[in-house]
Amino acid sequence: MTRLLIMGPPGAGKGTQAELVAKHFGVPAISTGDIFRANVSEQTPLGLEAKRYMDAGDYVPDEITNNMVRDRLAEADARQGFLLDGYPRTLAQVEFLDSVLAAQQASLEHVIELVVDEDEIVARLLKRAAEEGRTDDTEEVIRNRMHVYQEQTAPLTALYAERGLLIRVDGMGQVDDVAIRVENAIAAAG
Ligand code: B4P
Repeated sequence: MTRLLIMGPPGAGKGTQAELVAKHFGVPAISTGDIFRANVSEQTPLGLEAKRYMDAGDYVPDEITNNMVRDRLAEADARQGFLLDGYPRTLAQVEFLDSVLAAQQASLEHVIELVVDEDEIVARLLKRAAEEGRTDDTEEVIRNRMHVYQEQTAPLTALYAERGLLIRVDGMGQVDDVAIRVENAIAAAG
């Protein structure tokens, strides 16, 4: 059963690659960012709460995020495997995911880390800002998102490396080329 995580700084291509790689393995791509954005646009109580944090480039509190992921992972399609995009992002989320999977007697297979230069990240996010106008893609908020990532999320890759799960993949270049790199790296890791 395929249970994967995809990690990387904002703008590394997580959401982009998650869709392609999840399709390749026939599992649902579950993006916490997308679920939050859907709730924001539907103006649900969860969305109204999450928006305050997202607009500033801060993480939504763990308790809210964890409960949302637990509910999504309990759905039938995710029981057959999944690719989680943008979760976990904090140590508390790692521990929570461990407990959810342990309760299902399930375990992660691989953790993909997309590696992209900082200049390229900023260029991609500013391009998206111009094209899509996402409220968290202003230069000031992008800078805060990158800072929060370095502080809270980057250290988690070492933890997954210690567990023997981490696969680092070059995220530079064309989208399709990166997807092939990810799929080949997963195949090589067995
Ligand atoms: P996310 O939605 O995860 O936002 P992101 O880090 O920017 O990644 P995204 O998937 O959108 O962008 P990608 O790198 O694919 O999170 C948004 C916010 O939600 C967070 O700041 C936080 O507030 C909240 N949140 C989400 N998860 C949370 C959690 N677990 N805990 C707490 N809070 C949470 O792509 C970026 C751009 O690059 C795109 O425009 C894409 O088209 C482009 N691109 C991708 N690949 C490219 C390539 N190879 N070449 C050129 N451009 C490329």
